[in-house]
Amino acid sequence: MSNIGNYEERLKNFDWSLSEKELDYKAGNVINIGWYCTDRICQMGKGSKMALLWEGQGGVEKKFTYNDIRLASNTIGTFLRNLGVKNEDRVCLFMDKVPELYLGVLGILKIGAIAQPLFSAFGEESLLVRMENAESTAIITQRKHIAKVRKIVDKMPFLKHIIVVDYDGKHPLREREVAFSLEEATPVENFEFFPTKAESPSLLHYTSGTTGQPKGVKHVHYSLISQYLTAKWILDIQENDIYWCTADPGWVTGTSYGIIGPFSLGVTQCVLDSGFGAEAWYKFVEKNKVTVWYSAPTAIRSLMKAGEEIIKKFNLSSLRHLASVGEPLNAEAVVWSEKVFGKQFHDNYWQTETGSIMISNYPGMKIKPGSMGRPFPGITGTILNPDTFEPINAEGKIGLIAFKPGWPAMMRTYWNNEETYKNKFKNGWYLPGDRATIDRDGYFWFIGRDDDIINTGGHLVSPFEVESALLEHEAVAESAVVSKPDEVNMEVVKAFVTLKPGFTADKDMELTIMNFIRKKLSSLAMPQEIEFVDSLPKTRSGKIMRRILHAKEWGEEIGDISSLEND
Ligand code: 6R9
Repeated sequence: MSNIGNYEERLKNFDWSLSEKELDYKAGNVINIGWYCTDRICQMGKGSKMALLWEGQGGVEKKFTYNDIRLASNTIGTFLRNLGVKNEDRVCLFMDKVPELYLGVLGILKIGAIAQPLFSAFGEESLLVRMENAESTAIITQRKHIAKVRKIVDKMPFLKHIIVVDYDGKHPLREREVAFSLEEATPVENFEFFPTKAESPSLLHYTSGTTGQPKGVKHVHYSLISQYLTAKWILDIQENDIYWCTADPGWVTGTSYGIIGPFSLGVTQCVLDSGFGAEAWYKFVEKNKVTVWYSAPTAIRSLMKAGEEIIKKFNLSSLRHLASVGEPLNAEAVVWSEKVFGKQFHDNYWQTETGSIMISNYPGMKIKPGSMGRPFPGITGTILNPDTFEPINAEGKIGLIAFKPGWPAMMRTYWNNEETYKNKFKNGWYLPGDRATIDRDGYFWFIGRDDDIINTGGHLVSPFEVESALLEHEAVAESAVVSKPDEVNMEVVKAFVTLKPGFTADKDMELTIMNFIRKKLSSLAMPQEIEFVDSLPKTRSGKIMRRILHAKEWGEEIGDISSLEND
């Protein structure tokens, strides 16, 4: 029997107080995610239950019980407090998927500070703009990433502490740098967590903007109410499950459903801190007897590409429930997974700003391959006419996805950017910036984004950020960045560039520019191709028309070009 039981029944009289009750939370009381994910589980008598099974490069393993993660988060929290880190200070985490990342987030939350996880593949400039915006007090990092921090440290007067979790004592630490070893620190038993309330800030996740700099999505401790119940009903996490979320906590899936959801449910979860490899992944499932698996379409397509033969080498019979998020999950992938695993991947839809899953295929519900499913109980979702912002009540018509604001995990603002936040609402609806259709049974079908953001392998890339990096190169006069089709990543980044006089457009130039921007961008945002052109299509007011370049790449109709400059 699944946790959700019957979806239709759950829709009737749904109230978020149901989740509050299960968590013994009453309005106005203290609510601290760090405490809920550790101390509370121990108080429920599960202190000796496994919380985290971690595997790093070369098969190194570390195991933590719920009591261990309670103590570790106390210890990290105390260390930060002793440095002078206070509630609401932003503490950046810039690490691979090491245990300190997971336990660090919990420790930061326990002292009421704001956890700001940033993907460890970011280049120094990506790191700098996000830390400048947040004015982060401290950064927790590893030796392998410290060079990037050192390059920008002089530009960050607000940054007081650089904490290194794996310092080997070999190279001297510099000003503001301090070593912390979880293994060597004395575990802190007596700890008073900060009494955060529902609206106290918890996490700051950066997501790409269309025109400006990345936006810091501010979440609050009350988000737990959504994350707990969606993890329970959608991912169907049950007492004896072994849960594996493949996402990195640098992105929202890795915190909402890689830390908060599963730990607040007291489940055993495993983490593999290495890149993708079909064989390594199947081996990990087999070894840990993973039962619930939450992954992403690009990974699933990569598994499809690796073929079925390799699957036969492993015993994957532990798998009970599969879910996917981040980008469109094509129907073939759902059909394939049923064929090879005997289970369908359940697609679901949400975003950094929504904090928790909004639309989903539920356990036990009929899946229509290619559809994202239906809104979570308690979520009012629809599609709007893009001109009037009124709901379109017609089957199959394309419109803007929209939600009635007010669910617990909804972002509270964009950090230092209230204006952009306000622009996300129209006519009393929150607009995530995506287009979809709804069929007669209320299932949502994803059409595409309503802006220029590129979703490559589930990672959102702002064309603006890539264009800005390109423009910093001395040879580049203008640039326009769009997506082009790709078999595995669905779309990849492509740059069009015009050169300044005196520079030659050739392979060498492409390589030079690529190497130049590689230092500035994350590997995920790197263009797969630079095409040199003599001019870029522009509107009469001088704006580059990415839409035209995009249409050409995808072999689509170009549409209305009446505002084109040189038509
Ligand atoms: C959780 C996460 C959000 C954007 C979102 C949309 C795309 C997410 C999807 C999907 C098609 C799905 N997206 N889930 N597109 N089908 N099931 O991914 O957050 O990184 O903020 O991305 O990703 O465009 O608006 P985030």
